[in-house]
Amino acid sequence: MSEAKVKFESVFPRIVAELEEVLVQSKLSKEAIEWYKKSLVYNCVGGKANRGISVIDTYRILTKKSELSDDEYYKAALLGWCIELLQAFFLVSDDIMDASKTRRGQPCWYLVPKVGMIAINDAFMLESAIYILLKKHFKKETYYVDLIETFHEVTFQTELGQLLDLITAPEDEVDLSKFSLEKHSFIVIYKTAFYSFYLPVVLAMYMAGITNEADLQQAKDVLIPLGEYFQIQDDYLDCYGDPAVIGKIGTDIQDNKCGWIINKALQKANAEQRTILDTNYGQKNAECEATVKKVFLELELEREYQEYEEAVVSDIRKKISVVDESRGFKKEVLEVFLNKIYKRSK
Ligand code: GPP
Ligand code: MG
Ligand code: MG
Ligand code: MG
Repeated sequence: MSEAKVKFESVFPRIVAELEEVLVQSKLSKEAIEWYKKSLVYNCVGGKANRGISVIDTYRILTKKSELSDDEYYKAALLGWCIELLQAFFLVSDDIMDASKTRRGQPCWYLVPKVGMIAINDAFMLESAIYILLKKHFKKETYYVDLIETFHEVTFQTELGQLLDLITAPEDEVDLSKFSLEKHSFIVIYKTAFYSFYLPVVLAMYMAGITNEADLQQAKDVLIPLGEYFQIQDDYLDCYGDPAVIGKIGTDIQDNKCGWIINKALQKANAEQRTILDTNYGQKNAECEATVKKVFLELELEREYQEYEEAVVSDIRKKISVVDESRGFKKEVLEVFLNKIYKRSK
């Protein structure tokens, strides 16, 4: 594990203790307190924590401080953990909606014995923790309302993306003619790019006091395409990734998802392959899934993906190269992000 991740994870027990204290003050039973703590640990720890750590990395770059004081580190890490809580809220819910089996190498929370649909309330409580922590640590800051508004806006954008993702993938009515790369792009920007890429940077920008509209826009102009690329990687790994490495078993083919791979396949398929895709995609059945994967193989979609990756990365590098650093925003913030995800396998 990287040193940055060890340090980031080392503050989590303090966050859990702060949230526990709120329940103690409200006189909740020991059983309820233990339940909440278990949900926090199970659902927030064990991932890559890239989003959370990025707040700290970005803050360091923007303030040009290689060493942060303990207080400053804790505040930046707290914002990072707020994104991890938001992500936990999304993932617990998303796994129910996608009927997924595993997450981060363990059963999805709703599949843990005795949890079941209590997971829905647990998801809400993971989200609520964000605002408890923000109030406790940032209420006196001039940018407190900006933080809250940003979390609310980004949450809504992600929910819109999730809505599009779900209604484009009805369970009982597979119609591949409804899919397109344009629709896909819209879905993934909303369901992933805002919260995973724009949010960590904008939080660090508020904390560092670099909040000129033009700079927020510059950040967005690169981070949204970067987030789109990240979700296309996620779509690719859903089909071609190693479950032991990505920590989850792909569900997109059986779930009838409007993912990048199927959209590319639809562009390239001949009439015969198209018929096979029409009858086998979106069926809750492992044989149909295997048949779809066979067509994907024939269409050489792995090569297609590698070509996409080279093209999009070169485009993003160009966008970074023209960033104006005169008001304090830094290209390095964006370069670090790109390097973290370039050619990722998990
Ligand atoms: C990723 O989709 C998107 C999310 C996790 C956002 C969910 C948003 C909600 C409002 C619940 P995905 O289903 O491809 O992710 P994964 O492959 O990790 O299941
Ligand atoms: Mg999903
Ligand atoms: Mg999912
Ligand atoms: Mg996915």
